Amino acid sequence: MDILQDLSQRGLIQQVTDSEGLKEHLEKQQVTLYCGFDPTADSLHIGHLVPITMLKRFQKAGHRPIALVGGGTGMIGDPSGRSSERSLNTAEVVKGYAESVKQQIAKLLEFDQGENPVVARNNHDWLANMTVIDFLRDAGKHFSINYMLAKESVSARIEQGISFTEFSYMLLQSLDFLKLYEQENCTLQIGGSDQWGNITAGMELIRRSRENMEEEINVFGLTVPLITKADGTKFGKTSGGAIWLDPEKTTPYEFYQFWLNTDDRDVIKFIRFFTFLPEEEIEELEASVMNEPEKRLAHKRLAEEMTAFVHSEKALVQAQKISQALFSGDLRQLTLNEIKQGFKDVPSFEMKKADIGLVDLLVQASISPSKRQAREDITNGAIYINGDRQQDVNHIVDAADRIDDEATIIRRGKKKYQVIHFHQ
Ligand code: 629
Repeated sequence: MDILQDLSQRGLIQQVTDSEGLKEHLEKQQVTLYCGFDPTADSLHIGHLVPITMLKRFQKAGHRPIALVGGGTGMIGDPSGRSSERSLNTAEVVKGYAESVKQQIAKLLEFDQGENPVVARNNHDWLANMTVIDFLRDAGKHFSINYMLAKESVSARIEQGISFTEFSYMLLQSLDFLKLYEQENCTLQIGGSDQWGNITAGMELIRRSRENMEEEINVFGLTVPLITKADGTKFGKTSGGAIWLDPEKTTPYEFYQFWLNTDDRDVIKFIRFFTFLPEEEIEELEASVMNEPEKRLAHKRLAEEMTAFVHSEKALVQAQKISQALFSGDLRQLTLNEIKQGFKDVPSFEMKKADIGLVDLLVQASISPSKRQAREDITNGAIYINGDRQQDVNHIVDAADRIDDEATIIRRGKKKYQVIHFHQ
């Protein structure tokens, strides 16, 4: 099966500039293609995973992907898909973000390995030192204001207002496509559907600036759909904020749980979008969602594939272990690091490391409102230490109850957890 067929079966094609032409182009030769990522934060988030896996899909099909980090464009700010002006980051901040983003993509796409490696480029290399005169002559002259105003990214902002800076953004992205076309014979740019205007502007610049050269210009653009959810809420956001790819910002356990909690109506669609599983397997999982939904095989498979891909096999095993421990209530098998991941959103209380009576601890940490209530909670069997019920009102919480000598997990009732951190 050819790559375009695979993509369309997965629902990954929103728009293509010339789908017959592109099909032929991809069949004829190894094609160099690119997708850009602007360093607007110190980490990518799951919204970036579709284009990243797209690059990988093309690579697997024998083509040559370029991941472009927008060290230059990140200094300007893309108005596409945004209803208001961005605030500018300093050069130093953008540089730091660009470095982090590059590292993340490098890890996911295994830069420069294998036969047709994914290569990395940074548009700061050619945009930063371009003179304003060259910019206005070599890019600006090829675009009419009318054409630029007609772009969705600009027209959608006319009422609210748009700076000349953001208005000019499409010219910079167009210069990138031209640059990569000239230097690396890059003939295809991909991106999310919000990038359609920038991608087609780049194709226009390539055609216009090479008008007098007797060459046949074969360049293409392809976009993937924005991800929507059955319940209408925004994909990739939880009450805790965005789902980041950086394990320091979103732990592998949280990441695993995010995918595990996918709506039943979305799970098969997401498997097609995000994973590399073949169609036959996806159809089996689809049947399983229909016939034995309680097994949650598709959800588990999605969570496994994504956690292993973004983090590692090891991080996946750990996420599963934490999930299992929290589910069964048996917390003793967890390490301190695992507790930190699993209980990140659980209220915590700090106290000095010393043996302490359970009644006092419950009151000091505000788990029980009074000593009398604390004793009652204990005798009633409502208090658990690290998952084990403790019914002795004279119990002393000591080293044996401190995991890695640092933390104790107290549960009151069915679900109310509190982590006690002991410090020196
Ligand atoms: C220079 C910069 C280029 C080509 C592209 C770019 C970045 C582009 C952009 N992309 C989004 C981003 O950086 O802003 N102007 O966050 C983001 N992209 C991935 C997908 C996207 C898009 O990185 O294209 O649609 C999200 O799924 O919003 O020469």
